[in-house]
This record gives sequence, structure tokens and C-alpha cells, in this order.
Amino acid sequence: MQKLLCGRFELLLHRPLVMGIVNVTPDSFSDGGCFDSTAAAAAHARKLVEAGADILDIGGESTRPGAATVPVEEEIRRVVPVLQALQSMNVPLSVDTRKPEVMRAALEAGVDLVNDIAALEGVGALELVAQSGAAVCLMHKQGDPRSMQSAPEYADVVAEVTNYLAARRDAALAAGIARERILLDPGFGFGKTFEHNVALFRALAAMRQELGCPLLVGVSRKSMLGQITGKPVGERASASVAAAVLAAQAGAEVIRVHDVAGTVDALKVLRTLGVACCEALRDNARLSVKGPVLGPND
Ligand code: 9MG
Repeated sequence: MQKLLCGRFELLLHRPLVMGIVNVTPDSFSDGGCFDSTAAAAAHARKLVEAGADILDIGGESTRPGAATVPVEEEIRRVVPVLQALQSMNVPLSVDTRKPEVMRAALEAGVDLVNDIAALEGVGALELVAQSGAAVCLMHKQGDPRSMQSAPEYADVVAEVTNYLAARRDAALAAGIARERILLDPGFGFGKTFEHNVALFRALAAMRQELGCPLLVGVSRKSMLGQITGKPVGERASASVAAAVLAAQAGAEVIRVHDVAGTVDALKVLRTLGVACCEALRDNARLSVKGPVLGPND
């Protein structure tokens, strides 16, 4: 059985895991700063666990397009107290940061997973994670949040993202991070046009097979869903759930979402009816040798 070694936890990957987003940022694109105090963020996190989150991802710097960077001390001030407040809960804690100093502080506070949109490219980041027992998510991006959506360019987005993730996976392995501790992520919306995101999403199953490591997918409330539905960020819950189901169906092992309850329900439906549906199709094919199972009006 495939598993993810994740700090204090050994997570079985026999079903897609749901990572709940906890933004501790006043400028978060979707939480709008509602959870910018430790107590409020921790209360929100507990609700996500009650709703079925398997992992909590705590971030103190917005990564939305155009977002400014936050000084290291401020990011630590936002994130570490929340990690400390949630330590006693029996749930894996992830820190969403690309700064090695913040990773160090989070690891000292007992974080189980480092979610790095810069794929441990920061100075000393690989070694820091290697020396810990934490899992890591290595994400692809082109450029930096402040400017990444201005003119993203690729000759072949799927090949380039896959090659980058393979190279970062190999760098992590060479640094001493075990394969069972690594998640890879194509980084939807990070220096990608709508067409790039669609091409990557459609290639998820092939990327999963090629890379041989579990995939994390984060499309919750993102602009690609706004472009598909024409809806503003606050009205993208259904689109996010649909995309989560499709990502899981393509083989993604971890789905990063804002709306945990809806995603958990949808993934349960996929696990039960998805299989049943395939079985029905197989049965139908078998029975149709003898005669049609469905009438013309069914
Ligand atoms: C922090 N963050 C925002 N979007 C993300 C995504 O798609 N993947 C990961 N790993 N982190 C993300």
C-alpha cells in the first residue's frame, strides 16, 4: 500500500486525501483576512478537521497573483502560533512557505509537511527538510507571485513542468529525502495561462505515471475555474468540487481545497459510484453480447 511519511504520521494513500487551507494572511484572496488572528485561524482549522480534512495547510504569505512578499519575521509571527495551537490535534500540519527561515521555525514548532511553491530552491531548504522527518510538496511555478501572470510562456507546458518536477524530485532524493516523503504539484495558476492550466489538468494521469510520486493538486477557487464558469471567487465552490473529483479520478493523491466538507462528500461519492459505474459499464458490455440492456428510451 502506497504511503506518505509525513512527520508524526504515516498516511495511507488508498484514497485521495483532502488538504484544508488555513490562510493566516490579511490579504488572502479568498478568506479576505477573516482568519488573521491566531485564535480565529485555529478555530477555522478545527472546523476543517471536523468537516473531514486529512491535512491542514497553514500559510502566512499570500501566493495569489500580484501579492507582495511578507518579511520573514512577520510570516513566522503569523504561522508559528497557529501551528502551536494545533499541535495537540491528531492531524498532520503543513506549512505553506518558500522561505527556509520560516521552514526552520515551523519544523521547530513540529510541522509535518513543508508545502513549498518554490520546490525547495531556497538556499539551504533541501538540507533543512532532509534533516527533518517532514514530508515535502515540491511545486512548479514560472516566475514569482508578484509578476508570474504577466506573460507566462512555454514551448510545451506539459513536458516542461514534468521535467522540472522530475529534476526537483531527483534533487530531493539526492539530498536524502526519501521518496515516501515527496509530493509533486504542477502548480495550477502559477505562471500559467488558462490554456496552460487546461493542458496540465488533462495531462494529470500521464504526469502521475511518468513521475512515480504522489501528486498534490490545488485548483480550489482559482481563476481558471472563474474563466470556465464566469463566476467570481466567492461563487466557485461547485466548480472547485467538480475539479477536485476530476483530479482524484486522474490519480491525484492530495487535493488542496478551501471547501473541505463539499470536497469530502464528493470524493466519497466518487469512490463508491465511480467504481460502481465502471462495473456497470463492464456488465453492460458483457450482457449486450446477448442483447441490449438499455432500451432506446432509457
Ligand atoms: C500555497 N498554494 C496556493 N496554491 C497552491 C497549489 O496549487 N499547490 C500548492 N502546493 N500550494 C499552493
